[in-house]
Amino acid sequence: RQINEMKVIYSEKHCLHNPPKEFELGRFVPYKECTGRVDSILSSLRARNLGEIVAPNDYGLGPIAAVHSKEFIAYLQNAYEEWVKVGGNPEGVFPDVSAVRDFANLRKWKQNPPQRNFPYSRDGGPLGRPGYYCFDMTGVIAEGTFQAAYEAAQVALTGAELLIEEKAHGIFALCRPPGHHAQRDLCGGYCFFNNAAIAVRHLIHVLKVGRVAIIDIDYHHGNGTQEIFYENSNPLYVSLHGALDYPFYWGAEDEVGENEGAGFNVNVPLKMGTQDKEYIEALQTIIDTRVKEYNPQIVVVSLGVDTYANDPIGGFFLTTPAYIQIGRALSSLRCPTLFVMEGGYAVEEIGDNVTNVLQGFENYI
Ligand code: OKS
Ligand code: ZN
Repeated sequence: RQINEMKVIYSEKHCLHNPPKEFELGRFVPYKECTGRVDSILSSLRARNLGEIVAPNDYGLGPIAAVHSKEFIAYLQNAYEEWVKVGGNPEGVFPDVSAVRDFANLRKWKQNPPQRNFPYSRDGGPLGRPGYYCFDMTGVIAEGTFQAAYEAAQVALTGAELLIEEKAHGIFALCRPPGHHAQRDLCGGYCFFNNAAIAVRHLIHVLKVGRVAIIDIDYHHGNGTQEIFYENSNPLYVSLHGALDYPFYWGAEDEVGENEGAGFNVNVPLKMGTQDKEYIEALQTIIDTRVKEYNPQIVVVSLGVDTYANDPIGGFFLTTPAYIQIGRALSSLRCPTLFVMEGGYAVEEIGDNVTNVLQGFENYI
């Protein structure tokens, strides 16, 4: 084919989010979720003529506020300015404290927050908020972070709209920053707004899609997406991820959903060192069983390629050709699919790995 039909939604505003550093193993190191990741992806997409690259529409804050709390959105909007005002490092917001939320019991905690000791505000005020709304040291809020995160959500929303409007079989939302770790009122893991969850909620509640399945193939468990939909039977959330790795407190097999959502959260932890064959078999198996049984009308793929062998943080050993097979496995559902970009930090190879998934999908659909 000269040019494939898969549209790519992209905005250069991702560049507004560019913190110089993150804190890892007690040291400041260069920020791995960097702008160069997107350059690598764009250059592979262009080299292979995957499809037209289009700018996002603006759906406003409404669809974001349908997933995230208004206090959290206000925090992300004001955090940087507030931080600099209290004397914080202008390179970005890093919490001095961590609000001790018991993640294992977080769902109950949220429904019934303990009486707290702060007489002035529930989140601890300007110096307490960073620890209250962020769970790690990679969710660094720098000067343009809010605008970039807002735009990434619009990229995902535009992908959802076009998928339905144009009856497309596949759309790629090139989101940056990524989203799957972001919960209703918690950022972290390079994520601020949960782009995939925002698109999925829009698909279900605005575009009236009956059943959506999310397949999260990023190396890390998508704790944000899991938590947002934990009590819902629509969408189905399925995640394949490195067992006992980051984000540590989520991703076990016994997290199956609650109430109406019981049975609609499916975690498939795979051992560190997993290679092509075992990975593709595990993916095809879960597609052929849980996803096919659910019979989705739309599939949303949280597309991370940090499962790659040379990824600096992932613990699997997938090769570049394996991503074509992953795309092929996803195409076997014969279902319109929105791909939403998540992680992947081997900057050189991330472009080819992502494009392989999309091309594998396109070639077999
Ligand atoms: C600790 C490692 C931080 C990992 C963040 C994971 C981001 C990601 N320094 N999520 O899918 O790729
Ligand atoms: Zn990841």
